[in-house]
Amino acid sequence: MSREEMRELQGKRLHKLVSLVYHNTPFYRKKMQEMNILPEDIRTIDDIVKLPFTTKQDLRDNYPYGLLAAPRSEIVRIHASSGTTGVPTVVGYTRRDLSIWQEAIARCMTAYGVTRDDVFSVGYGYGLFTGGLGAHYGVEHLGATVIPTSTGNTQKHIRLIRDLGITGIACTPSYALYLAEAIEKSGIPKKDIHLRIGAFGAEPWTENMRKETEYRLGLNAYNLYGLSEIMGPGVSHECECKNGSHIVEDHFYPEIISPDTLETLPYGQEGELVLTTLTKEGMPLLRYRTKDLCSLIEGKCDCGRTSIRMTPIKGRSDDMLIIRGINVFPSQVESVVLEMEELEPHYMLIVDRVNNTDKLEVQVEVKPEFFSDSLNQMLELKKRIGHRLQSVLTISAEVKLMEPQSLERSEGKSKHVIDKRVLA
Ligand code: DLL
Repeated sequence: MSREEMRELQGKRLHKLVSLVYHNTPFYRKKMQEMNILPEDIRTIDDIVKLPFTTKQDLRDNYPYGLLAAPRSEIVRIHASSGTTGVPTVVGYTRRDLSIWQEAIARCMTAYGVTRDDVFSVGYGYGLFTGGLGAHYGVEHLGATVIPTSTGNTQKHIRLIRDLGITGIACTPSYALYLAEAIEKSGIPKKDIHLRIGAFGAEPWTENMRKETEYRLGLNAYNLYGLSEIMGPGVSHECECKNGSHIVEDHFYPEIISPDTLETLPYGQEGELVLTTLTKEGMPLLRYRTKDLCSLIEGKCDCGRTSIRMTPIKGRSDDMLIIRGINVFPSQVESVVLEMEELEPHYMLIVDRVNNTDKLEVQVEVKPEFFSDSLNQMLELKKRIGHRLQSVLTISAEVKLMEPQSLERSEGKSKHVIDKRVLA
């Protein structure tokens, strides 16, 4: 599609979307009324800058169903990801949303070279996380054979890769490296492994990680980007050129803004990615601030696609961490620390990557009156904190009880995270 045709299509879809949310989502109607905008004011895609932004906080404030634009009875699936505190971010999909999602993933897979002849393992978590089911239905829609391996059992995964002749795999890039190592350790000869395509995402990775996974697993590694608020995986994907990720922009309109001034930046400049869901019915979002930092690339790609591309995510404009592919906010840990009477309101997250697996240690300070010489008591407290953290973060953390007054007090803004992971 030419750029003009695409922008015309995006404009038409935006016009329809604005009218939908104005009439069906009180949150957006109120915002637009405050800004003195009517749906008729949005005629072309360039008018998008007149519209309000949406943030994760808005999703939290309207938890759980406040941002739905379709009646609850039209919602056929719910996914959720971490909110900034204990409140999850909930997303609802209509049947049509799911159909567009699987189409978007099928497009990503096609760009990677996946065909009906491939046997494809989905190693993202199945459940509330969008990675597993999202990738699953897209692969199935394309007509390849999907193996819903999910996360957890690496030995079984390796066996399936060998026995079922798995040729494609979707998982986090760090898990891909972990898998490479586990395959090497297993002693299975390389000739028995037929992997040729990897769809890696859900966390940042680098060119070096690409080279290493490609070499060690003998496949072509491609980036897959997305976020649950917008849909899940499938917002953008690389092609054989591996030169930026093509945005599925007939469904997701990208902008880059300065996180400080909120002004829209031109192509090529780095800033925060903002996405608008042009065709979603269940929970459409206007100008969602992803907090992901990257830039947009204009111009036809060597593969022939004309869609706008995005550069790899360089970092975030907030304090969200991605640990084993799961989003973690320091404020979630804080909410646990504050609710436990035994603990001082001081804590520290130490994140590291050991053997290609992310490790989270949470240091908490015990109040003097609860600090005890009894090993049993301390172990019981540690266990309780561990369980609570697991239920809030959905990943396990190693809890380290610290003596009273041992964690550093900072003047001014306190530092709660030491991230030792260096993505080389
Ligand atoms: O991670 C969806 C997904 C699943 C994408 C599987 C790709 C593959 P959330 O849990 O909502 O959704 O987390 C979204 O993860 O805002 C980015 O910060 C980060 N992220 C996702 N994909 C990439 C990627 C899924 N390819 C958040 N590169 C996003 C860098 C990524 N960061």
